[in-house]
Amino acid sequence: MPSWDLLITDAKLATLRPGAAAGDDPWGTVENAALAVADGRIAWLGPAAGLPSGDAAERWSAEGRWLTPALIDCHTHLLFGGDRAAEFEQRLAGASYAEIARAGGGIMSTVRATRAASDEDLLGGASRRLAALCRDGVTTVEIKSGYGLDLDTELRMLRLARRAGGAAGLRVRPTCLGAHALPADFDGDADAYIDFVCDTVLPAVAEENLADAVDAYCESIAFTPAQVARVFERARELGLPVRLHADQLSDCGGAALAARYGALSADHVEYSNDAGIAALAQAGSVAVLLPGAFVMLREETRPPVAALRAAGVPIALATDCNPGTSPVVSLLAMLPIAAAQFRLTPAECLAGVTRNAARVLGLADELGTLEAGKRADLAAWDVGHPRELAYWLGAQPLAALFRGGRRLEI
Ligand code: DI6
Ligand code: FE
Repeated sequence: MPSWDLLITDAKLATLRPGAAAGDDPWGTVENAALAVADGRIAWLGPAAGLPSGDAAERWSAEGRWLTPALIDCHTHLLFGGDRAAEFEQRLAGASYAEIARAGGGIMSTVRATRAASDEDLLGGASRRLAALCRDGVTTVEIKSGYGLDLDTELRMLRLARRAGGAAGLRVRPTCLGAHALPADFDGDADAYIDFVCDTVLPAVAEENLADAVDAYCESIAFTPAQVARVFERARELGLPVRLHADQLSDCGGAALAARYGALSADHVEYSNDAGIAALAQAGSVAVLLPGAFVMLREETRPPVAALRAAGVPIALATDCNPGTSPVVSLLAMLPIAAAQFRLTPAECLAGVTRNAARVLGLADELGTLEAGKRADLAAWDVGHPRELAYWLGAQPLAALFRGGRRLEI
């Protein structure tokens, strides 16, 4: 007879299992369901009528609620010093993001604030933002470096990202974004800075095992495709998977570049062209859409959702939480915005913060769907149907949250 740590009864499941996407029911619905957890993983799930008899150390009735995989925020920069609310005001008054960046503001102003901040300040801010995400049903968060841009601060950010996750009880996946902006210390010599990232930062990150992936910002105001390619070559030598901030403000060929290096994801992709989209499909890369940055920058060019869908590129959604372009600390809020602005279906929205987000973080075997063998990271919701998660804005519908079968305080 099986022995379980937790048995959840009287639930409705939206499993989001992969086959469901192609079938008539994109949610992977199981009504009148039970779900058993052993050793932090889903040991059994299905219609309660088929539940084998077993011992459960603990039982929890979902009282008819919907259970989904816990949410995953697969693109954030949520560890940083200061804020840029005054820059937002300047942009509203007519200054452009690029103008502010060229005048020494933008990413560089956050770099200065981050270098100057104490560990306690950085952890305090990150912890508040992680707690807000947790109240949205998030148990896994990616956090990028990229506001250090010197060796010490880049490494410090990555170490603190893991610590902030530990303190919040969340799983954090740190990403090294050394190639985020050109710091003033390099006197306009972007190639010399890329040498420094490749020869000094990435090897140190790999040596201390501080990051699970390497990201870069490919844009006219950041780095060229040739510079990014050098970073990706080095990442490949060090055995680190890559991702790319691609084609956010212009078509830089970012999607094709990401695909050429088998990137886990190409992120933003507003301006990606058809060849780039076909290359992403071929490479199996995920397109991560970031509605927060789109809205807060008052962008008008939408990501090519219909083309991504037609090509079979999986789509994820994330907050892009950062002080410059996306001061967003709610992952749930991204769902109705992506539905209304990008015309994602509600089921695509939920898959975008569960199944496809897990894939972006290289965790598809562990997280992102409700399936036997996966980690028991579960969210229970006070909604009549999970489509409501892509409908209400600011409703706080989370009823309970489990990480590895353990209930988290929310
Ligand atoms: N992600 C980024 O890294 C940049 N834009 C984006 O969507 C800039 C972040 C920043 O301005 O601090
Ligand atoms: Fe970003």
